[in-house]
Amino acid sequence: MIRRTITAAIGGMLALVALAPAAMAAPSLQQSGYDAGGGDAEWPEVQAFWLGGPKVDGVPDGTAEPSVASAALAITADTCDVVLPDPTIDIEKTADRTQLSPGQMRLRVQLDTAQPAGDFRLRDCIWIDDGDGVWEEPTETLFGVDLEPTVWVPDTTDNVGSFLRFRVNLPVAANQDVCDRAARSELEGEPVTTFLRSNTLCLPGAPDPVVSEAALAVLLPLTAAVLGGGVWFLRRRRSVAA
Ligand SMILES: [Ca+2]
Ligand SMILES: [Ca+2]
Ligand SMILES: [Ca+2]
Repeated sequence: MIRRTITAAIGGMLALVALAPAAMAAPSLQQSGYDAGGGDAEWPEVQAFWLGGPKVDGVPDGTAEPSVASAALAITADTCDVVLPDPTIDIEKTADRTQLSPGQMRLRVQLDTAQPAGDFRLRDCIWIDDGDGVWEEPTETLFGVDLEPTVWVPDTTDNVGSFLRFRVNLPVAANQDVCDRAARSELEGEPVTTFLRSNTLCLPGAPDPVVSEAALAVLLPLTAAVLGGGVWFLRRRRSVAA
């Protein structure tokens, strides 16, 4: 109930902007398409909450009592329980990630389904992953989004089903891997609709910068020395054995 009330305003904004892409060209997750398509307006920002694992600064606690007068406390305890396990059901998730600053990453997410357009509840769970594509408590930070209504618009690019787009900013460093999985379901109090669950989409972080040439110039003679030492050691062993 609380979730429904406080997310109505956010959902209203989503409804307005989410209607726009329906008539546009093929969705693109490239930066050029993003700019050409109107930038942020095509990807309404949603608020994510900390749900589990190591806490990070800059994200509200989604497990706090939702009595605080915060428009964002939309998370419920079961937000990720039904999203993270079990098979995919008719949502294809695509996304791209951009490092906005050393500590801020933006994800732009598109969810495509063969199911019809309409207003639905969206749950999205994002975690900082160790590379295996599975959220592991308590070592991996988990963020959640839980919103309704979100407006899924008809997909005029292939005339099959509907899609939803949004973006979310999270305190994730460039070298950290993130994984993301979403679900769509009926609005609270509405008749039950087909429950949909996306694939798990993992976006690896960029490896740390390679060693500079200047550093290599220092390291190479050292490497040669180590190798040379090894050869000397082997020769010595052989001559001892002989
Ligand atoms: Ca692991
Ligand atoms: Ca993991
Ligand atoms: Ca489609």
